[in-house]
Amino acid sequence: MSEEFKKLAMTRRGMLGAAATGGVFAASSLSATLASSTAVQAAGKATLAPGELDEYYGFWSSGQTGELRILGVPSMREFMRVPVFNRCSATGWGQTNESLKILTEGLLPETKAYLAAQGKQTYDNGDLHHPHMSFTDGTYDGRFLFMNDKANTRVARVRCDVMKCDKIIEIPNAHDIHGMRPQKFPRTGYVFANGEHEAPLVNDGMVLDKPEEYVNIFTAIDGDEMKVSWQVIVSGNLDNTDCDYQGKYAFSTSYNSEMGMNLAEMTANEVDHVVVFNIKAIEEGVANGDVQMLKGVPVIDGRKGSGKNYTRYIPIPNSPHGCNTAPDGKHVMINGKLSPTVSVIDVEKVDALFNDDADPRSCIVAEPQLGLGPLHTAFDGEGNCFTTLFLDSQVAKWNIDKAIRAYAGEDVDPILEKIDVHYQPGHNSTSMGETKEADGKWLISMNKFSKDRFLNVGPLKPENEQLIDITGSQMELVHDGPTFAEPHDSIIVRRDIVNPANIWERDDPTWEDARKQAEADGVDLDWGHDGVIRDGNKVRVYMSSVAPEFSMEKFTVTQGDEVTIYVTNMDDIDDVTHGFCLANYGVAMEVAPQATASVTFVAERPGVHWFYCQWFCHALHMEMRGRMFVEPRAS
Ligand code: CUK
Ligand code: CUA
Repeated sequence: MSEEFKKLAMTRRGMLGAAATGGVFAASSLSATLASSTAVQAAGKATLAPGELDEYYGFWSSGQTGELRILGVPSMREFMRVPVFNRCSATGWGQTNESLKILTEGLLPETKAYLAAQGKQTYDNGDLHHPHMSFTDGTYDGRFLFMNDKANTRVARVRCDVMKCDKIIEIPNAHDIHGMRPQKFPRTGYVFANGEHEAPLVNDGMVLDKPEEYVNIFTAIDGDEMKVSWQVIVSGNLDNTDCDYQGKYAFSTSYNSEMGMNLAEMTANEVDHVVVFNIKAIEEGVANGDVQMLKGVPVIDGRKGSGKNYTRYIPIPNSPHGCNTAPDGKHVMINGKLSPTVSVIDVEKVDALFNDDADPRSCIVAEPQLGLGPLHTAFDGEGNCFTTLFLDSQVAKWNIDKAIRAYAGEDVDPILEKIDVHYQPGHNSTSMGETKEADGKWLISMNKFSKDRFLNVGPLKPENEQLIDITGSQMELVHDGPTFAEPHDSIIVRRDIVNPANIWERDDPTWEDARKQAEADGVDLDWGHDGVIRDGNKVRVYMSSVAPEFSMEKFTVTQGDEVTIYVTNMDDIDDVTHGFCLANYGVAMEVAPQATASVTFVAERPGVHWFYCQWFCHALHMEMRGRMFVEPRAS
């Protein structure tokens, strides 16, 4: 955190006359201990007996780790890590041909060229901020999870039937996808994605340090096809986004309406804005050809002063961040960040902005002062909101109706309660809270710092997530746990909505290429139909596995051959996953029940090389191995 930001924060603190304790991080000394007897009692609520199942799935982003995580709520047990933008040693993600296809097919040609120059096929890193499930009619439908990569401008999709990533696309023209949300109504439909960082529209090096020529891009992706449908050029940058429950509008916050290039410039104005996107008007504009085609995508001009009905700009104090639509289907919360306020938009008043050119602020129906650093808001479905206060290290619970009445001049305090969290919360989420089925049971606070709460593990500290029971009249902290980088955002989904398979279907599209190749080679992927097919210096080795054996005990290739190994797991029993690890060749992959996986490498090392099963599958798992013979190349 820069000195400038600390000063800003301090100024705000002074301005509000809050009990300043000396800087942004000072709140941490307040409550390092949770070991009171009430806390221990409260913790019982989140404890499940061995074998008991959670009521909710939690889908967690992992920030700069680049993966998706699956937790149980309320136990907060971590079940699974689904590799997406990262490289995974356990599953072979980023190495198997099946994963490389997903990781590379959606890259732009110039990205492929850049990566090729680095000797790579794909990026190894990602910055996964926002995981959200697909919607039908305003609630989760259990089909897909969508997520953004801020680091390399991508959007990915995970199939909920097998909990594996099946599509990744790079977004052209935009830079560094940050805020991302699926359309809530009538269904997803679109996935909206914000480009956070501004750059020249055609970023080919002809324009460099001329910020006045930079733009930012809002993107609508077709979530079924995973293709960009259209883009909008906006004024100012784009941070977070959400949409309404009517299917009419999307909203994006902008913390840099100034289009500043450094901190002083970016925070110069006390007021920034929210951009409202008129989905129907944009679709009509695209259909009528009011676009420029850029990298195969129709791009529409929605900048201020464009004189069109595509966008409106609502002034909001001050560098607003989170954007959260309430389950009442009517209100959108814009979290003020550098302003202690949350601005409440009434979506029913947004029509007038477009139809009657009404004052953009006329759709703001409340602006409660909640505390310092409001970042994100979650909901209980009963008209109450939970807003994280980054600088205060608190969550504020407040009432929408009271806030509206207070804004109208009534003498009523919208704040119901505040609870300390540890420390500096970013996102929060409630059970089903971003759907019309918000049920008001659990609140997660995802905290950026954990210092002094856990055993010291060196200069890099874990972050911290806390579970809060919101069913009672008072919020109750019931779980507190460290997490590795970083519990950035999460959603909490009722378990009946999520029904993954236990084993793969043999005809799954994931290994379509392998199936076709096997057919062309006259090999059956099933047990006992092994094959070593030589095709010039390409060798394809087909084998299968049934615990605790590979169907093939040994095979021979020649030094320099490009070898592809296909392994099919013929076990059809829950949880009997095999692996294939080729020692000293840097090759390893997971093969789950009834799945086929493949990997390609150049057999450059002569000699005897053992391959073994790397997922514990049987009492004789150690014996599940075989040899690859590599004959020296003829000299
Ligand atoms: S943004 Cu990080 S705390 Cu990337 Cu979701 Cu608000
Ligand atoms: Cu098969 Cu371990």
